[in-house]
Amino acid sequence: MSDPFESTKPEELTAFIGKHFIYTYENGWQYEMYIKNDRTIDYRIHGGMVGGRWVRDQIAHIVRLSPDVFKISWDEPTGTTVSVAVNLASRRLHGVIFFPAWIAADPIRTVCFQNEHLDQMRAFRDAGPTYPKLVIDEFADITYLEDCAANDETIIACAPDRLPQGYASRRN
Ligand code: FER
Repeated sequence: MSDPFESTKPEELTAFIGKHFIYTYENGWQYEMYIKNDRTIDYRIHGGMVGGRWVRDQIAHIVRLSPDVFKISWDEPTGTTVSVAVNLASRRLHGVIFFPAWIAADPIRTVCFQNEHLDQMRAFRDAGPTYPKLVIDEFADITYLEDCAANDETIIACAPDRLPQGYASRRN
């Protein structure tokens, strides 16, 4: 049996790298994520408080908690921090999102292709206000799940427009 206190070995992440999935939180917010490699995610937000926002090449901390459970955590240039635990076996996940107060007050300021506005996002973050943070703690159903290659730039390559018919609800 593996030592539960040791860190994730690179080979333990192999099965997770390349995963591309769409999920809907119980509050109705819909997200799409691609695990580009062991340190990087791309994502799109299809619906919810910051629907329309999309991001490529976000650095993240990715670990394996058990053979089917992975956790992805990161700190956005906006100051939003996120941690998502994904259970591939049950196609469920749990996300915690910590939004700075300035985003809760005016979420639309973060709705963009962030990669083209990184300096602006950091300026908003530094101007604040940061507190009190808005903490969103939600479970989600994974409605679409597929395996892709690592480092594929075509998976998350355009704005979160309407999904193809049936795409979000398809189950593999
Ligand atoms: C998620 C929950 C929140 C997620 C991203 C966010 C990609 C938020 C990001 C942001 O608003 O900066 O599951 O997955």
